[in-house]
Amino acid sequence: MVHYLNEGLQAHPMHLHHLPQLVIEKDGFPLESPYYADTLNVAPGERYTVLVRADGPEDVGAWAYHCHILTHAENDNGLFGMVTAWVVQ
Ligand SMILES: [Cu+2]
Repeated sequence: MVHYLNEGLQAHPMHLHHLPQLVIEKDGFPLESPYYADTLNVAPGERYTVLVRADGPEDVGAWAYHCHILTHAENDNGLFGMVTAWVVQ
């Protein structure tokens, strides 16, 4: 489970490679119709809760997890800022 909370002034479209995000709550309220998102845009002031399932052998690996606004995750020196990885063992 991941809880997003954007306290900043810029939107961040959050992308997790390989593993889809099931969006189940927005701003603290359960969604009537949860949906899968390849990339979830989290605007200033928004909160989301997502579930990520990684339980198959095909899910094992290191998956990039980053903001899809390139300047939030990469500069001339390489990756920085809003980028990390999920490691599924
Ligand atoms: Cu961003």
